Amino acid sequence: MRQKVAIIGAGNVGATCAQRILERGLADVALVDVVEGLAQGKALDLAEAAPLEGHDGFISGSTTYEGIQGAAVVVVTAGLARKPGMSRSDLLEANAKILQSIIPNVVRHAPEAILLVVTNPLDPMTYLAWRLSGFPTERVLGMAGVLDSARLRAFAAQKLRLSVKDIQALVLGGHGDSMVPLKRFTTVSGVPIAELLSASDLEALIQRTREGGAEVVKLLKTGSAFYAPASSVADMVQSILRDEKRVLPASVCLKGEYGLRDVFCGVPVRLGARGVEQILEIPLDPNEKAALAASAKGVRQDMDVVDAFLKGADPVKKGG
Ligand code: A3D
Repeated sequence: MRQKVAIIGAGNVGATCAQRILERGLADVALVDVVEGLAQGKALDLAEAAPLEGHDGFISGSTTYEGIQGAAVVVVTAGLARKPGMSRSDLLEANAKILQSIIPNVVRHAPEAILLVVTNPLDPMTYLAWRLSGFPTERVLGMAGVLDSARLRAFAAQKLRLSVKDIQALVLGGHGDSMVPLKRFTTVSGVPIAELLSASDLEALIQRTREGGAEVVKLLKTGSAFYAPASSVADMVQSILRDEKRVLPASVCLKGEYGLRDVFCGVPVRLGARGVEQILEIPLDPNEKAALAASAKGVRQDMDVVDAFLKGADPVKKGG
């Protein structure tokens, strides 16, 4: 039987995710957006591209949730995108309200689904989705590390004039300025990248990765990145639907791993049909461990704002 992926939010990221998923032949897609006609229009356009792209995927578009029934994965991309000068945390309150209107509908119509959150600020929104859904932690995760790692791989390939295919990278931590790109685990066909680049060149790549999202926002002026984010989602969805058990970084609930507890943070996980099947605890050196702890501390503060929001308080004033 064909599998189904629901995508909530038919904006730049959501519609491009739909396109990637259909054109990779991964699943049928149900697109939902609050704006009348938007999901329907994009679904129609994508369906009309199917004969040319050579896939038989079915795509629906709606403002309501009935069509998501039976979805194996629900990707949440609904929400405001960052505007120039706006931090991810500025988005928190507005997008928390949006998730509050979405997640109960997802639970009602796709109670067995794996929830993949893309809406920013990523780690606190993944936590909020977990709280609102009541799903087990194995079925709630956020996309960020795959994108951040892809950016580092792309920049490294450009710098070294080598194929992106041969470059591996691992970026952990919260999705934000405190993300933790791991130099030791960035390799070119198994060779540590530090053997091939000077320390200053490597540092410049890491810094560019940290600011990767902002660099695109600054150029686009309206809206934020969506091609690479959608490809990142497609890789994660593929690993789940095809039970590939790939090791990919994702924002998940830590329960003591890396010395962190009850915080959603980016770490490498084994991603398969059951969702987050294992959290891989790789040995970090003291500097890397400290950077991950600092990043998680920032996420924890945003999670406190989410907690205040859930209590019905004014999250921004209470959270600072
Ligand atoms: P955009 O193109 O504005 O699309 C967002 C869509 O969400 C719009 O079509 C809205 O109509 C829709 N929407 C708003 N409220 C609701 C609702 N209640 N129910 C259903 N749909 C709704 O933005 P985008 O696609 O560029 O970005 C979407 C989100 O993803 C933003 O929060 C971005 O910051 C985030 N994002 C995260 C990453 C990460 O790496 C984590 C990367 C790129 C974008």
